[in-house]
Amino acid sequence: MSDESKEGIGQKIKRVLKRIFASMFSKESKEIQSKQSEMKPKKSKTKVSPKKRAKQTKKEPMQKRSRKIIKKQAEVKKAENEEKKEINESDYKRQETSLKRESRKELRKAFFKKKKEKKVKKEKSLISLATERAKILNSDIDKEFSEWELLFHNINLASEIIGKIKEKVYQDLGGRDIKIEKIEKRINFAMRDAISSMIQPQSDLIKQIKSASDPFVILFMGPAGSGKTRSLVKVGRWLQKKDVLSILAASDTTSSQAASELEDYAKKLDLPLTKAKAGSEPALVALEAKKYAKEQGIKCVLIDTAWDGSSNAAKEIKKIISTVKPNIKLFIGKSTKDDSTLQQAIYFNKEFGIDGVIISKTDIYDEKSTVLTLSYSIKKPIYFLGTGSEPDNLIPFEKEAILKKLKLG
Ligand SMILES: Nc1nc2c(ncn2[C@@H]2O[C@H](COP(=O)(O)OP(=O)(O)O)[C@@H](O)[C@H]2O)c(=O)[nH]1
Ligand SMILES: [Mg+2]
Repeated sequence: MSDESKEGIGQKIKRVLKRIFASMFSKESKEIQSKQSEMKPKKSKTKVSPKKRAKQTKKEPMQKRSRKIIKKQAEVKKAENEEKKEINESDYKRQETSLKRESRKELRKAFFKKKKEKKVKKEKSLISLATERAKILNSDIDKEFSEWELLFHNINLASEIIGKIKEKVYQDLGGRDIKIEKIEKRINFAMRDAISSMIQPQSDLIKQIKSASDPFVILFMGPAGSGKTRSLVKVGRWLQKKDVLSILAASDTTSSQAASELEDYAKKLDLPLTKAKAGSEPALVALEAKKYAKEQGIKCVLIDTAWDGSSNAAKEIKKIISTVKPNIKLFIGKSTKDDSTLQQAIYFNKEFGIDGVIISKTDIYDEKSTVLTLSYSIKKPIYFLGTGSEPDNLIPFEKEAILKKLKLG
């Protein structure tokens, strides 16, 4: 009989039961283990040391532990989601701004492209305008001229003179082939030419006086109150400033008052003077002054005259002229808006012959019209403009200044 057979049946049963129990227990522990591994978070950021975990496993019952693990897992997931969301938001923002930047860039590019195109177009059209030529028609001139016409009417320039200026511009430019862009300029030039050629050039007085072998004689004539006596004093002062000495001849002998007025100025300016009693012959006073000037080496003689419109006054002036033979006979006319100065100038020119003009009182009324009217009508040079009552209120006439005043300078 074997040992096994020797074993009692009771012991055999005991052994089999033991084996069954043992296998049962090991199955249960495997199930627990697999459950635990299921509950364990897959990727947890918080690392728990194995020691701590063992402690926790020991201390806490299994259900409580698995709940904690689930909670932890949820927290980790939530944190992960938050992180993702944040990343997504900043990504989106970054993308959005870069898109905006891009679109702004595009817009800017398009804007400047358009602008450049426009500029080129404009330049092209200007170039084509500049190179195109056209015949100037009288109607083109009329259009440009209307601006001046208004100005001329405003200064009371006679329509006859306005017509003459326009006619000259027609003659100069009408029907001429001119670059379109230059039409306006050319009409302006023609206008300037027309007016400029109307104004007579004056001679260089100082040069003439200094180069004359005999005393240079200047006669002052014109209507009563036009400023003859005052202009004479002003010219004496002007010559004095140019180092040219002059003698004043008080040939207005119609009243003692006229002579004493001149005497006062002569004293004031320290200039020599020749005067006679009231009623004396004006030509004799002028002759005496000229003689005295020759003796004393005085370069210039300035002769005053009287005027009341009478035939006697005209006779006296003629006598002076024939006696002393003035180098220059100056007509003194005040600046006016009517044609009174022109009418007087025409008369004096016809009667005595005018060599030059002084327009007085330009400080009271603008001289543009009087300058153009006298220049056009009597065709005599203008030497000075009176700008006030004082001896220094005199300026040499300049054509350029008038052209500038007429916006043609
Ligand atoms: N405001 C101004 N008054 C002037 C001018 N010239 C002369 N007068 C004045 O005009 C008046 C007549 O001048 P006057 O020389 O005696 O004229 P005459 O009669 O021609 O000799 C005087 O009161 C002067 O003061 C001027 O240029 N401007
Ligand atoms: Mg006088």
